[in-house]
Amino acid sequence: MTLRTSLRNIAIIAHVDHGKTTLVDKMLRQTGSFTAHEELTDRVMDSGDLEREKGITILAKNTAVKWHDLTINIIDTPGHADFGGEVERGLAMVDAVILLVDAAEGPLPQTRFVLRKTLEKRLPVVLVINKVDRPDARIKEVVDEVENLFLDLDADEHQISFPILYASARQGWASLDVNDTSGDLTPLFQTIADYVPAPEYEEGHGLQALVCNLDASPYLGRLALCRVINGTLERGQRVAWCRIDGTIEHAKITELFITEALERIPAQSAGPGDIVAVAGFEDITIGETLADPDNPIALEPLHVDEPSLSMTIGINTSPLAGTEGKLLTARMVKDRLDRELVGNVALRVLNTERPDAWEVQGRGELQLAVLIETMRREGFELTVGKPQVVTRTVDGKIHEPVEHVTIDVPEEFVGNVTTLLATRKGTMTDMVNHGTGWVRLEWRIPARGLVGIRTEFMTETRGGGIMHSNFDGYAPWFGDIRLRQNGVLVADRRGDTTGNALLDLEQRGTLFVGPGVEVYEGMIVGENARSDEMNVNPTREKKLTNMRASGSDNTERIAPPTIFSLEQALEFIADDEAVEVTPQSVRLRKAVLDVAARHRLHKKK
Ligand SMILES: Nc1nc2c(ncn2[C@@H]2O[C@H](COP(=O)(O)OP(=O)(O)OP(=O)(O)O)[C@@H](O)[C@H]2O)c(=O)[nH]1
Ligand SMILES: [Mg+2]
Repeated sequence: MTLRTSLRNIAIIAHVDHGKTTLVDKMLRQTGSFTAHEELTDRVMDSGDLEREKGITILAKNTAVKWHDLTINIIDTPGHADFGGEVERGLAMVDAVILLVDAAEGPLPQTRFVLRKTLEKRLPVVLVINKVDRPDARIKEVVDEVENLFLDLDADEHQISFPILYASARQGWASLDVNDTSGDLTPLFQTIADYVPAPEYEEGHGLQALVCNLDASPYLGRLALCRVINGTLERGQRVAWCRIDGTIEHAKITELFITEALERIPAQSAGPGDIVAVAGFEDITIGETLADPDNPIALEPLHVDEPSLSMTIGINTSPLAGTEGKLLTARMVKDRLDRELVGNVALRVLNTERPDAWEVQGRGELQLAVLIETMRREGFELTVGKPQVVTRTVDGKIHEPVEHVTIDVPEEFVGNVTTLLATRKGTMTDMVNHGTGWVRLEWRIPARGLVGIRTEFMTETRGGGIMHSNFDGYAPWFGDIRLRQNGVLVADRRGDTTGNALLDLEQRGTLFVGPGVEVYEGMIVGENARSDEMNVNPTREKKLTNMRASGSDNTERIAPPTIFSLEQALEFIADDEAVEVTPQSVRLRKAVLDVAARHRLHKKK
């Protein structure tokens, strides 16, 4: 094997918010990779609109910096569990990882997931204990916890002898000595140079490049992001294109780009270890190989974990359909979903018995919510059903996905949290008292039991608890779980809400609409304080008694309505309900809108 000594390829992996993107930012800055304009933005790698709004990374992205004679390709990966598929693809492009662990939080569920994937691929690890500037940092303990995690995941001896750096990504320094906080990121770059293996290749071997990710350009169409394993890729070259289904086509590389800092720069050729973007392959997908036309040998396709959550996405079928969006037809929705599939191997789209709705399967609520949010911003109107777990039949028995949950709470809330999770069929597997007033609990719970739990968890811990979950395999069906205790208030006709009507309804529960809002029959306008469902008229003009018939419509006396975000709405709805999503609105509705039809359905049950 020969080495490409001038190159290093690394991925930065961690639990959500442990500081990956901040670290990449500082690596770019300290290598002078920024233009003046980029200097001004924090965390430039989080370039998507939704990424900036939510403050999280959604798509893995690559960048490259020059440090002395080295080119270092860096893949910034998302830390949220729902985007684990992105991490798995990122790992296919690199020769080592930087594992970041928050010095106060320690390893959390996604740390475990990404480390497991790394160890399976036998990639070396550089451990960076980040945020050591935090006043609540517990550096030594966290290092121990990470070492235990390696042992727990059956790392071999070679894997467990990793270098450790202590860092504050935010302040822009890393150090091999826990007491030396004076420098910059030089020790990190030096460790990468010394410890991360240079890409290996076989001299004289024909071309092999693995497609690990996709992107699109308005001018060039689809771009395939590949890691070259052997041989060279050249602009204008004809290559064999080994497809996922085993067939081989031939096509020309019309454009070839390498990455420098945040830019894609046109290049003539690329060699082993390079991470490049190529155009010229109209429907190329992830896991395919570009190979030597005379001797095409496909590389092992990428494997990613199966989806565990699904929801139906269909056209908007409410009476208000077409009033706010411009992309409305079944054909448009289906085309859009198909396009999403190409770039997202962790997603699946299945037909349903309806011609205008599809079952979309993914890794979690946030992943699916991000897809829906992206679509509504493009102008789509949609009806989205309750998230459901994807079950499997094993030996004739139904199995469902189980999650591993880690919870940090102040001691006094342990009782509340235990009750909450136990009623949702969770089992506690571990409890550690840090002696700081905080307790860490580990639970195993069916994924179903976590749907909509976040709001209740916040209430039970008065906003002081932290909860993270992560897929932990399949187990036999846990039986019924009652998720929502309360029923809903449902509008029984179409019209505009009035202050008088709402003032009355307030007595019944919590309202989701204010006055002067257009509603329709079957739309959910509030949560009932009781457990049953109630049809109400929120559009009534006058109070029936003459008590408050003063002419004013009492608008100012009504409490402000509870307005759900898309994710909250998806968490809230029950199985026979849906969310109507348009570019401007998120409305909750019954799946069956007609009062009489719904009544007949209830009777049948
Ligand atoms: N105190 C402190 N805060 C930090 C440090 N590094 C990052 N942060 C903060 O941690 C938060 C999350 O940082 P990000 O860089 O977005 O984390 P991430 O790992 O990229 O998050 P995801 O991509 O969503 O998984 C931000 O508010 C950062 O300012 C650090 O060294 N010290
Ligand atoms: Mg990030």
